[in-house]
Amino acid sequence: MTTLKTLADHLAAERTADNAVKDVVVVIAQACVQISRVVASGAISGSLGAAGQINVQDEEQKKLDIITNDILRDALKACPAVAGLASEELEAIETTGQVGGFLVTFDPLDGSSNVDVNVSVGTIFSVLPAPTDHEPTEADFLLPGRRQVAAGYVVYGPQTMLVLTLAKGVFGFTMSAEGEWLLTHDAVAISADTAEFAINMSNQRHWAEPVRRYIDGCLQGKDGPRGKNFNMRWVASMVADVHRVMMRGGIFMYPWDQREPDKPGKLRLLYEANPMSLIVERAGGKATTDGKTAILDLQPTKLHQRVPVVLGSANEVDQVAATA
Ligand code: P6P
Repeated sequence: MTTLKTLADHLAAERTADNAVKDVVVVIAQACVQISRVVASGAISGSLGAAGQINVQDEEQKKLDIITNDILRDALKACPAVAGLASEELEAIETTGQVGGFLVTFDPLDGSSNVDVNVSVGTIFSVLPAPTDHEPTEADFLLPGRRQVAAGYVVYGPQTMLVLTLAKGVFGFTMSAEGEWLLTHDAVAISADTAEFAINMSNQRHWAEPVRRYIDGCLQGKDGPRGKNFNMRWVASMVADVHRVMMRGGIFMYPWDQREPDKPGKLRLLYEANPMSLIVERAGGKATTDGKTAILDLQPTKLHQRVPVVLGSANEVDQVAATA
């Protein structure tokens, strides 16, 4: 049996990324091994269920939201290359006293509403350059997604997998029983075409007309304007839905809807849409707000800012734009 490369082997051979970025990625990857263990322990460790408090997203926090947030926060604060962090679960940024190095934004347990029913969840992270002449403030986190120096996610599913991009390319690592990250997916690439869409159909009556038109075209199947039948998937865990797109193509959508018209979308820009968009683009896909506007070009204005998301197979994202 061939010996698989480890994450350490891969990073050592990666010549185009800064060594300090690699140090941050290793710290996050090791924290996610710990997260994988506590998520997998479930009811045995008493970590399931609600924490009995509401977070800054105005969402009910799960116990595991807090446990996983603390694991990542503690690991990052102990890393000399990290100057500051921001989390979906924390209202404000936190600094480490370092100047220079990197900022990390993360969603420690994305899709946590699924964890009590044993459906895949994940961790999403983004690494940005820190200011070199002062301790970071919130404004220093508000960088367009193209400034990311690394991005990745870990999906806690039938396998625990880390999917990562540094300077170029997207690579998948599967966690071994011993907690080692082994390179199992070298140079992940998203197929340009697909017949599979992911959207929460229960919101259909609330969507804007172009989204309704696009999905209706898919639902009409081979006798409709698309001339082919489509399949639909919705895990309600962005990491799981995007991982499926990374592995077999597809389009993932969480568009604006009129339920809360002042909210541009449900997903958060800094620690969900931006890292996922960098990964998707580096794998040959497209990541937009509406089929046209690239998420990575957006200038963030708020730490917990939300955006609409249309990402995945490039030709299918173009179809959304063509339907608008
Ligand atoms: P809905 C999970 O709460 C999340 O932020 C994403 O992971 C997921 O794609 C989305 O919300 C699911 O939202 O409205 O379908 O429950």
